[in-house]
Parts: sequence; structure tokens; C-alpha cells
Amino acid sequence: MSGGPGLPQERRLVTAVPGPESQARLARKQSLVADGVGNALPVFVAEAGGGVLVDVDGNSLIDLASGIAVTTVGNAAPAVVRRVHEQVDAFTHTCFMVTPYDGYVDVCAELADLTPGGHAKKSALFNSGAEAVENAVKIARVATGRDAVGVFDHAYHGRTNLTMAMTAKNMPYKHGFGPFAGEVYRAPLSYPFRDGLSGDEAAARAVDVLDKQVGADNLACVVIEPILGEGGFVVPAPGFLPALASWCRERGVVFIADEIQSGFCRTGDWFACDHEDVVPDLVTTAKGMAGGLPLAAVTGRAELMDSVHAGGLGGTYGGNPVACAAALGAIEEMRTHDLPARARAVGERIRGHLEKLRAEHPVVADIRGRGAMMAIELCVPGTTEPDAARAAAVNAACHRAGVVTLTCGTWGNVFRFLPPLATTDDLLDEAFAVVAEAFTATA
Ligand code: PLZ
Repeated sequence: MSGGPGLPQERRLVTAVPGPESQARLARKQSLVADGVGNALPVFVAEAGGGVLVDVDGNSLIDLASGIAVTTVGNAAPAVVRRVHEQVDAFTHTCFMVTPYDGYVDVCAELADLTPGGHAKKSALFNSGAEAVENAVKIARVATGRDAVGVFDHAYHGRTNLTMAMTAKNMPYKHGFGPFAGEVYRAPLSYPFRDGLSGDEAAARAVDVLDKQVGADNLACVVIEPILGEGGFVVPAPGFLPALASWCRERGVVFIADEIQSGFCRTGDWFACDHEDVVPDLVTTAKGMAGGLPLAAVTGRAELMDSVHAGGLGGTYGGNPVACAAALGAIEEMRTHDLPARARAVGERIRGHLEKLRAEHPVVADIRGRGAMMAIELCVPGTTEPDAARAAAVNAACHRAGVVTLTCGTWGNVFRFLPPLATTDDLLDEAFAVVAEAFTATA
């Protein structure tokens, strides 16, 4: 078996989805894997590459999810596979805190170069996005000597105790898992489709909450996704992020951009903050950075990063050498194939399909996103009342027809599109024809 871009780039259905082989494995899964761990689409994968996933029944599915914005460079991308092979042949682990190695420092050099801003930067590496967010808050608290953390409506920052407190949505992320970490305060986000505010107006509203209900002097940091991920791909109105960043800068509040979903070429630039020239003090990254291996980072102003005492940051596996090799391979792919440009082209293509969809289906109430991070919000026609049932029905119809789609949003009524950037235009056109058929079939 061999995945990667050499796999035939086609949608091919040879059984129902899920097929008999997947169904047998699902029964086994059910007896061995905790029910709390769900699946969006219950097919077992055998191979993947470019823009397709091939399941154990031999169905070839078009991937519009990238494993939640992870396989941006494509699954089993050549430079990732090559560098991982070289690394596993050399050594698999030492623990960077015991004996260091080049790959970790090389990834930090790439992060210093690629993340927004030309200032001196340092990084620390971790295993998951949630872990990066937790550590960014730890750094901000030590640096400022303050406790409070400002977050936003609809935010998603992870499933650990602190990041559950920072995440907005109860079900499924928080329900029954409290008590949550304290000193986390939530402000209203800019949500143009629902609030109709300009960026400045929405920023003034958010700052008012932070100022009056928390107090800037108590705020260690403000943490924000420059484009919402799980919360519904909301792009804040222009000016919102710059206004918030400058309010933080004037008051000594650390401005943290959570670019775990939006970072590394996804939005048509290296980072979503780049679109408005916003320079965060700290940025958290993961997902697309390492082509599928678990790696996350906090990168930021050198003096902020250095405020933590020696030994205060770390973890057994953080910056594992194989994950670092994968990241260096993924970044090589991004540079070689100019994936920011590819994301812009993919985004334009998707937007064209979505405009046609909106013209025919009034349930499509909003089209939004940037680059290859696009979404539609479904509402009862003529209202802003969320239509989650329709989103679920369309999603299921896409899955049955061999297209891997994902929903998101606080009300579950947002349909999001996150194809690997290694996909082809033909696959995209075919996938969106399937999406259109799914809308018609569920009308
Ligand atoms: N911050 C912006 O998008 C992860 C979570 C899926 P981890 N999003 C996908 C799920 O249901 O668990 C994410 C994110 C943003 C933080 C995280 C957390 O990253 O690597 O999942 O811990």
C-alpha cells in the first residue's frame, strides 16, 4: 500500500458508504473505543494522498476536510514522507529537555521567519494545539504578573481544563466536565452576518466588556482566533483585529493570535493575521504546520518568551524529532509549491461554486472565509434562524456520495470547506457538484 499524490485523483464508489469492510471495523471499534470519541464519517481509511482518501472497501472519497485543516500540503506529502523516513532511521526520541537535536531548533527558525512581524522571536514546541494555547497563557501570566484571560464568543481553543474554559460551546466540548479554570472572561466577537457592526464598532463593544468587567490592569492576555475555526469560520469585520491589537498594546495586555486552524497557508497567506498586517505578541500554531504529525508551537517576542524561568516550559514529547522532521517537510512543500497562492486560487474557485449555490438555495444565508478556509451558514430563508437540521442532512448526503465534508458553528448550521491544497481543480469542481446535488436532494 502506498498513499501520497500518486493515488488516482478521482471519486470512485464501489460500495455504499460506509461499505461492508468499514462496517465490520466499526463494530469492532464500538466494542473497544470509548463512545466519547466520535467520527464525522465512519469509513476506515487505507490510503490517502493529494485530494482523496481511499477506504478499506476501495472507495475513493474527495477530501474537503484535511483532517480538520491538518493535511494542507496533502496526505503523505513527498517532502514530509522523505524527511520522516530519514529521521526515524536516525533516531526517534531523546526528549529535547534531556539532549537537544537540530530539528527542533530548525522548526523554531522557520517559525521566527514565517510568523507575522520582523521583531526578534523565540518559540517553544508542544504536542497539540490545546497545549500550545495553555502555554501561551502561562507565558503571558508570568510576563505581566496578571491573571485574567480575555476570550471571545464562539471561540474554540481546546479540550484541556484551561482551554475548555476558554472554549465557548458547551456541547460537546464542556458538558459535564467542569469545574473549569477561573479568570477567563468572554467578550463579544465581530460577527458581520449577525451583528452588522463595522470593525471599529465591534472592537469598541469588545473593549468595553474587557475594560469595564475585567479591567486592563488585571488582564494578562487576550486570545483570539483571527478567523474562527470550530465556532463557524467567522471573519471579523475589517479593522476589528487591528483595533483590538492596538488596545492591548497600549495597556500592556499580551495579544495572542490562535492560528492553530487558520495558520500555515490555509487562508491564502502564511497566517490569517497577515491579511490586516496585525502583529500578535504571541502566536499559537499546530495542525497544518506538520503535515499530519502532532506538533504545536508558541512563537513570540523574544523578551516575552524569555520571561519564564528555566524549566518552566516543556513536556516529554514536545518537539519530537519525527514531528519536527515532518514540519520541516511540510514547510518545504509550502514554499516549493507557493501554497499561499494556491490557497487563494482554491478559495476563488470555491467561492464561485458557493455563489451559484446561494443563487439556487435561499437556505444559504452567508458565504464567508478566506482562501481555502471557506464556509456557508444555513438559515431558515429570509431569517437569521440557524438551520442545523439542513446542514446535517446535506452533510450526510455528501458523505454517502463520497465527499468528506464537515459542519461547524455554535448552532451546528455552518458547512465548512477545508480541502488539502494538493487537491486538483477537477476534484474541487466534482466535489461541489456533489454538494449542490446534496442541497437539491434535501430541499
Ligand atoms: N485552537 C483554533 O481549531 C483544534 C478540534 C476538533 P488540538 N480544532 C479542532 C475537536 O473536536 O477536538 C483547535 C483549533 C484552535 C486550538 C485547537 C486545539 O488543538 O490539537 O485539537 O488540541
